[in-house]
This record gives sequence, structure tokens and C-alpha cells, in this order.
Amino acid sequence: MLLEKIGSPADLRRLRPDQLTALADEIRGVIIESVTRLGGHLGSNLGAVEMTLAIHRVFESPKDIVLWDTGHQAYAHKLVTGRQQDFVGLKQENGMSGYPSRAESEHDWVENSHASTILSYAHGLATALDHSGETKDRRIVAVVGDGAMTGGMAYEGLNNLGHSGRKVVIVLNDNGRSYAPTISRLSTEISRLRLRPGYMNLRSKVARRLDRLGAVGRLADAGWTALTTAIREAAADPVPFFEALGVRYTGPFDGHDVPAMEEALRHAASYNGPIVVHLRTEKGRGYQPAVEDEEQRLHDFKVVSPSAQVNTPAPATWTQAFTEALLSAAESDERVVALTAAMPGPTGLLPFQARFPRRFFDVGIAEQHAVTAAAGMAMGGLRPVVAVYSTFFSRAFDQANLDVGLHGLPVVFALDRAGITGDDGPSHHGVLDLALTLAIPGMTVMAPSSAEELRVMVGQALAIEGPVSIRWPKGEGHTAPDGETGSGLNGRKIRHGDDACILAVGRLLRPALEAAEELARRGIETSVWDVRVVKPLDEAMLADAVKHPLVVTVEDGVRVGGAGSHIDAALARLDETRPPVLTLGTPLEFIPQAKPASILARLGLDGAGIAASVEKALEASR
Ligand SMILES: Cc1ncc(C[n+]2csc(CCOP(=O)(O)OP(=O)(O)O)c2C)c(N)n1
Repeated sequence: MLLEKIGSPADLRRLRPDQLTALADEIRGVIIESVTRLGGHLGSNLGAVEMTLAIHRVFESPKDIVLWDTGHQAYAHKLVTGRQQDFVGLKQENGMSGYPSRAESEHDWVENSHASTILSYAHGLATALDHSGETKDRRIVAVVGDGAMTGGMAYEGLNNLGHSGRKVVIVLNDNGRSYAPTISRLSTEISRLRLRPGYMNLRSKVARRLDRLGAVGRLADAGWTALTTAIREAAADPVPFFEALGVRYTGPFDGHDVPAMEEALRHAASYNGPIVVHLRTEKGRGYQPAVEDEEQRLHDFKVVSPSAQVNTPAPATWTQAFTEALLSAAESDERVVALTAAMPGPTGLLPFQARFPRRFFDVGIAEQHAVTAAAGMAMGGLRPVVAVYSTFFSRAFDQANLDVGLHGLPVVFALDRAGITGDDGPSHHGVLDLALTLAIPGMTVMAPSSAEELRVMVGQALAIEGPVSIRWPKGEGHTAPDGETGSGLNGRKIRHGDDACILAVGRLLRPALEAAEELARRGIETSVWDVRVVKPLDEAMLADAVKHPLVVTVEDGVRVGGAGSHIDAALARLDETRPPVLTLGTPLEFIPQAKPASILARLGLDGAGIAASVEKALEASR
């Protein structure tokens, strides 16, 4: 195994070209084996193998700074920076992160894993290096995908890099896809260029001729750049876009040809300013199901059972319940349209796209645009549904608050993967959406406790003349504990008891009921409500709650400013002498990766934890 001999990127620089090919195969083997067993980003990592080798042979990390946008494509980077042994714990509790991680390695800088930020980090780091006079000795290379280039921040970064002239090599990792084919005019234009064989042939013919001419013929950098520019112009190159922003462009190059990339990167590194090196890569390379990934399951592969085979369909999920309800609402109301920020597969919109292609909008990784565009659609009389993961909704808070909320527009926010999501770590937990949506005046906030409730709520939400959010967790859909669903904006009382009243939000209804049973075994009788709608709160539910000596709220979002705080404030308004209110939720901490059940147990949000908290609070109040 060659890989065993690679302890750091310096070891890569000793390898011959044939060894690099063998090493790339070994790396793919490790990625496929680890991801199919433990889950993780498959297609993106398989596509980035040779690119990673070329970057680490040209740039000397950690002296040179290697930055990855999103960070979901950094497995090969991890493998060549001394973390081969850690792949056994990929995305597991106390194991290696699926993203770069500053705690893991001095080769890792950015671990936020929300897309389109890297050019801003690069601009900031380049500014800092200029300040400290280190620019001469340290270089910065920032890898960004064509998908990430659809996010507004990427353009803000590009604009500022171009304006400042700071020295950064931007590697555009262009595989033509986000989860789905990338939605971007720029990307389409670039793809057109990369797919035009005449252009590529002309490029390599010129390169070969220069090679034959030897050292003199290889020209100074300036001459080389002028020549490639001339070729591009002759081929009606659309890429002056970058250059209008003050960022040089070179490419496209074959992102699986290490020597060609090395040459391109060396040229680029000698340019004194921001420069894009455009690499054409194949997502999923080396593993055909990931190359063909129409269902978008292999971008971020989930293990559904220990014996799971790739392509095994997942069991019925919350997302599927959303899809079905949305399709049926859209059949009867042609104003209903759906938007996604580059995630039609994971948000359950592929069937909607197939059924209503003209009413479906993939806007690219552009959550902010999605929300304000939805505001515009609602102003024009449509009924937009913005389907987005809870964690990515944070990006568009200002747009939801002012562009939608201030105008009181009927936009439905369908927030999937809310609460504790698990193995993607701190950046992917959906613990902020309740606090954020509750803070928006006029927003109706729904939290279904079962997939059946979710179906009901989608229909309800579309009938409300104002903004509505519906948030639900990741994974297999819960069924209602008693097979019932609620109605209107009411809560639902599921259990009766006099000692305490538990108000449970969304998926935490289940552990709340388990806690109630556990408490009953200890002689403590509790009422349990399924809150269903967190805003506006059901007055009858509040009136019932204050009749108990203790009120307990449970949610899987931040305790501070979340549903519990909101309920506490409402109870205070209702009854100055209200009973004590115990609010259970997630702490204001970045929560590390682990299985959701394990995290919830650690945070005291499983049945046993809730029961223990209730008992303790009752003892304290006696
Ligand atoms: C703000 C934000 N929205 C959505 C996502 C989910 N997401 C993760 S990777 C990805 C696609 C990225 O495409 P690209 O940058 O081209 O990289 P590739 O996976 O194709 O290599 C998306 C949409 C995210 N990480 N951040």
C-alpha cells in the first residue's frame, strides 16, 4: 500500500506519475469502503482525488494555506495529511469529522460546512498575510465547487478579491453538479466551454508545440497568459466574466490529470493577484452508481441498516410525507409553487419537479435568494413553499424576517432536518429554526409530532394568509402515538395527570410520553400535550397547563429563545401567579457529531432524561 507511506503531503512530492495513479486508486478504495459502511459524502470526494494530490504536490501545506469550500470533498485531503487510521471512526461519536476540523489537523482551517464562504475566508486570510508581511512565503489556495459558486457570498468574495488584487489561487472544481445539475448561467457557460472538444484540442496542440520548443518556447508567464487569452477569445470564451471582476482565469484543465493540473497550479501560483484555475472533474469518479446518481442519494450517502447496500431505498420518511402532501395540495391549487436551494432530492421535491416542472424552482445554493424570490412570487399571487434544511434556513433569516415577514406574505417554509441531525456535526444541527421563526412577527410556527400531522399541516399552512413555518426532523417518520391528528391551530392533549403538565414540541412528543409512563411507574401523574403549533399558542392548552403545579416544556432546539421561552412568556401574560416552568431543550453550545439518539440522551432529552428532570423539579418545588 502506497497510502501507508504517506504521512504528510511532503511524501507525495516524492512519488512518480505511475505511483500517483496507483495512489489515487487506493484513496478511492478507502473512500468507497468507509462511506458505504459509515455514511458520508461519496460523489464529491471521489471526484476530488487527483485534484487533491496535485494541490498538495504544488502547495506546501500547512505553510501554504489550503482551503475547502463546504468541506465535504476533503476526504483525500484527510488521507494525505496523516489521518488514514481515523477513517474507521468517520462521522461517528468521538470519531473523525466528515469535514475539515481544526482540532484534527494543522492542515485544516475552515470547518463551517455551509457553502460558498471560502473566497471570503481566502480574502480575509490574504489580507492578514499581507499585514504580517508573510505573503511572499505563504500562498493561499481555495477550492470551490461549481455548485458553491451559485451562492451569493461566493460573488461577494470574488468581487472583493478582484478589487483588492490579493494573491489567492482559486481552484474551481467543476463537475457540473451540486446535488442535482448545478443551476447557474455561469456554470452552463463554463460547461459549454469545457465540453467543446475543439477548444481543448487547440489548447493541447499549442501546449505540445511550446513543449517541443523547450525552455525558451515555454515563454514567460505573461506570454503564456497572453497566448491562452488569445486562444480563448478566438473560441468565443465566456469567461471574461471573472476577468471583469479583476480575477484572472485559466483553464479548463482535466481535473483527473495530475501532471497537467500541477503545471497549471504552478503557473497560477506565480501570478501576483487572484486567479481562477478551472478544473473539470467527474463527480463520483471510479464508482459508477455515484457517477449516475440521479436520485441524489450518493452525494451524501446514508447507511440505512448495517447490511445496507448502496441504492437501498430508505424506509418511509418525514420527507416523503411532505412530498405527498405537497403534491396533493398542488394538484388542487395551481398557485402552489416550490423552491429549493440546490437540494431537490434531499428536500423531497423531485416528484414535484417531475409532476409540475413549470412550478418548480431550483435556485442554486442561494437560500437568501430563494426566500426573497418566494416573497416576490407571493406578492404576485402565487403560494410558494420554500423547502430547505433547518440549518440552512439560518442563512436566510433576514429575508424571512423582512422580505416575507414585514410584508405579511403567504410563504410556507418547509424546514426539514430540524433538531438534532447527528453525524454531520455542529454545523448541521437544526437547533435554531424555532428561535428564529418565533422571532418573526406574524409567523405561524408549526411542529408536527408525526408524519400524519405533517400531512395535515402542509394543507393548513397553504390556507393561511401569512408566513408559516413547518419544521420536522430527519429520518424515518414517526407515527402518531394514538393514531390521531389535531386540527386547526390547536394543541392536542394526549395524557391526563395532576402532578405536572408536559408541553412537548414536535418529535419530542414521543420521549415526553415515555417519560410520563416512567413517572407514572414512580407514582407521578403527568398531563402531556402535543403543542403542534408553537405560534400562535393554543389558549386552551395554556389555561390547562397553569392548573398543574409544574409546567415542563420539551423541544429539540435551543432552550434560550425557543418554544419553551415563548410558552413561559405566554403563561406569564396569562397568569402572574403561574406555576414554575421548566424549559428543556438544547444548550447554547456547538453540539458535536454522534447518533441523534445518543446526543438527545446526553442532553437529557430522551424519556429517561425528561422523567429525571421532572422528578427533580417537583422535589425542588415541594
Ligand atoms: C448554504 C448551504 N446550502 C446547502 C448546502 C448543502 N450542500 C452540501 S454540498 C452541496 C453541493 C455542492 O456542490 P459543489 O460545490 O459543486 O460541490 P460538489 O459536491 O459537486 O463537489 C450542497 C447543496 C450547504 N452545505 N450549504
